[in-house]
Amino acid sequence: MSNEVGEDKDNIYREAQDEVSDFQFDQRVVRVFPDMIQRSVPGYRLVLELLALAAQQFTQPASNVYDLGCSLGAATLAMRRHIAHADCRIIAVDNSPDMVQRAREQIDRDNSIVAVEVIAADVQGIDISQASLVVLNFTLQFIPPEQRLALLQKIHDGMLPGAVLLIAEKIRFADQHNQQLLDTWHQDFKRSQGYSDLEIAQKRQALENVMQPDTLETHRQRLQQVGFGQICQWFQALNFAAVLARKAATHV
Ligand code: GEK
Repeated sequence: MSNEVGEDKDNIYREAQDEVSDFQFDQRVVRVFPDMIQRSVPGYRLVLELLALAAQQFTQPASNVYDLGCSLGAATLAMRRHIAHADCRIIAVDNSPDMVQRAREQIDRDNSIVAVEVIAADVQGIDISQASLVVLNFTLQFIPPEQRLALLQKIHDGMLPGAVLLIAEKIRFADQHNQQLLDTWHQDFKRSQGYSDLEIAQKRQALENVMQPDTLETHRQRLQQVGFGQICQWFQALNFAAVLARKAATHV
């Protein structure tokens, strides 16, 4: 079955596997990615719609907008169509060559005016400069936890006064009852989207070492530590949430 942009339905974990290896953003995942993320992340489409509005509101003239961990460019495209300043530039970055190749194809088919550069690189190695908006849409969770602070510091330091960072993530909960409640609810969500118990269990195993969610409190503390002023949670659906962090408009 194909979805609207012609990709396949995600059946990567449908058959029992003798050994489930760590999840990778390879060609097999690229083919099914739009279907996979929509059926796995409650509210994914809404988050994209809200990112588009954020792009409309927060981008500054002649500035850079970063989409870090861009996958196939869904957030880039959503933002590109809503940025009011033709002299802005979107820099979309992903370290999966297969993702980047497909992202470039998708973006080439879009004729919006704002320039987009798609870079195949680790987000930890790129320069951030003149940024009015930076998006980490379900990406920070894949960065080793001990390296997240340094990445956020680099982002903060490359942002213009008043610029905004938007982070959407799977989150975990310090309270074990809440953790269990929302984890179970999320599994129900995946079942309701057509995934079998076997698919859910094997995907979970594949992600175990690769994706490590933080609590919202950890996110908040880290964002404060690197210097962000305003921090505001703007979305939550089960165990997925998003926060905005704004750099102070002026320095004292
Ligand atoms: C969307 N934002 O559709 N450097 C660069 N890219 C990375 C790194 C890294 N260190 N680690 C992981 N990635 C997208 C969805 S998916 C989320 C983002 C998910 C990339 C990885 O290759 C993948 O494409 C993306 O981050 C995460 O709005 O699959 O749950």
